[in-house]
Amino acid sequence: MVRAKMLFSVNLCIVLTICCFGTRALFSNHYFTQIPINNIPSIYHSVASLTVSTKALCGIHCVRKPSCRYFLFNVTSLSCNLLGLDNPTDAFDLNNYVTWEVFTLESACPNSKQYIEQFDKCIKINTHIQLNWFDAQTACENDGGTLMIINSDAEFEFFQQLFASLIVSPDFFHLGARMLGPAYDDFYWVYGANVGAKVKSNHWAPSQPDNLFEDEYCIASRSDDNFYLNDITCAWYQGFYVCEYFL
Ligand SMILES: [Ca+2]
Repeated sequence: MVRAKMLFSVNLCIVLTICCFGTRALFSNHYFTQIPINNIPSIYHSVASLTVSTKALCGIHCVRKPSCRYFLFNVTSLSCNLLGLDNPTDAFDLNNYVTWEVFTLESACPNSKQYIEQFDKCIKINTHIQLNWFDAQTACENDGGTLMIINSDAEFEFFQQLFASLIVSPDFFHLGARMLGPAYDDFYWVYGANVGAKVKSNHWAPSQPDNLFEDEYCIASRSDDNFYLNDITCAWYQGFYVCEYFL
C-alpha cells in the first residue's frame, strides 16, 4: 500500500479520498487507513450507524465522535458504521460486515502526544524530570520535536491557562525561545536550526526580560509570573518543559 501523507481541508479531502483510495489519508488531523476486518479487536462495539454518500463522509463522522476508532462503509448500501468503546450493549459481529470496507482511525499526533485542536499542534508537557533549557531542547529533539513555540496571543493565553491548571511542583516550564540579539531583549522563538518570530512584548512578565543573573538567555513560563515569560539562565535553571511536534 502506498503510504503517502496528504494534508487537506475536510472538503477537499472528501473529493480526493474517493479518487485516492488505498492511500493513507489525513483529514481533520486524523489518519484513516483501510485494514482487514479481522484486525478489529473484539472489544469494540457499534456506536453509531448512519447512511452517507461516501466513505470519506463516514470517516468525518468518526472524527467528530470522540469515542470512534474504526469505521466501516458499505459501498452498495452507502451504510456507515462507527466502532468505539462507549456502547458495550450494542454488539458488533464481524460476520455481518465481511463485504464492507474497514478503516482504522488514528490521531495525527505521534504516540503519547496531545493534540491541541485550536492551534493544530501536537505537544507533550514533560513533568517527570527537571532539566536545564539546553537539555530540555535536546530531549525534545531526541523525541522528534522541539521546545514549544508560541505563535499568537490566543495561543499564549491558552497555554497560560493550561499551565495554571496543572498541579505540579515546581510550576514552571521551559519554552522554545532564546536571546539572539543584537539587543539584550531580542528574544526569538527557535525550532531546530530555524529562527521564527520575535517574542512579543506583551508576553513578558512585568520588568522582564531583566537578565538578572547576567546570562539569562533562555525563557520559562512560571507561576510566579502568572505564566507570563521570564528570561532565565539556560545552563542551570532546572524546570519542566513542553515539546512540540510538527504534523
Ligand atoms: Ca529574568
